[in-house]
Amino acid sequence: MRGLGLSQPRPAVLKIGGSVITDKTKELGVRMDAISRLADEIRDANPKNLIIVHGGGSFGHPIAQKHAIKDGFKEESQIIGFAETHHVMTVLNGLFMDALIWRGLPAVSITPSSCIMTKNGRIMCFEDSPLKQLMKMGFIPVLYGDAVFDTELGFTILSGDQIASFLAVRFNAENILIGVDVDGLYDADPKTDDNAKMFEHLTLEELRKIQGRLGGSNACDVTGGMANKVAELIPAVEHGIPVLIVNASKPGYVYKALKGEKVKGTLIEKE
Ligand code: IP8
Repeated sequence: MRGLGLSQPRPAVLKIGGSVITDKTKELGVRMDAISRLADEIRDANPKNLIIVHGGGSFGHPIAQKHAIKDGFKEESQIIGFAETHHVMTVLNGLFMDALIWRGLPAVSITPSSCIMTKNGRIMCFEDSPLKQLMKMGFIPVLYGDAVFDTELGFTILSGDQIASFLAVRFNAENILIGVDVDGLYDADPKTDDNAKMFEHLTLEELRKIQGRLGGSNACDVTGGMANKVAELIPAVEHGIPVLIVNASKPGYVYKALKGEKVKGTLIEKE
């Protein structure tokens, strides 16, 4: 192992929202075109040290909601629901992994439910030795929002956003790129309000002021939409890690963001 990882750049964390890679109007509706295009963009950008996290979209959320997995274990009938939720996330992850690996990207999947325990929904312990080794050796770790075990609740749902923010802080990331299906953070829901105004830049203080006005999710989303996304990202911003929210449904945006090129979106910085 000598010689590996001596000049590792700080990693970038890329979170791809479930609404980008799945069709939230159909249970288990996958957007293979978006997955393939994003894999092309990641390959072409050729980032040096990248951690990828993806969300659940129409795979994890409807099943998690049906069995109330986020609220924790209350009755025996939820056990199969936990297994199903975790399983469909591995299926979505497999599709994403296929697209990355067959393009020659050395992506390796890390299963959150096997290495993370939460306490009341918050990450309490994360066995990160394999992840560290992977990064040192130049692999691209890929994680995802998952059904996980919880010391108080028995089990719960851990969002990809919490994972992305946690990893960014733990590995002192250069930045976090959040790929969603809108152009950035708005003062109202841009999908239903034509007058919604997008923020191009926000400081932590400004973000805290508008936090209460950010909407939840209108599609089935057990982890709480944009407001929750922002709340999860705050610890990373507090840590001095800039967060860029871009439209990953639009071709080229993720590529440009990974290359550090100017791209439309919302940049959130500590000051
Ligand atoms: O889509 C939640 O992850 P998210 C994943 O990042 C599940 O909130 C299993 C619902």
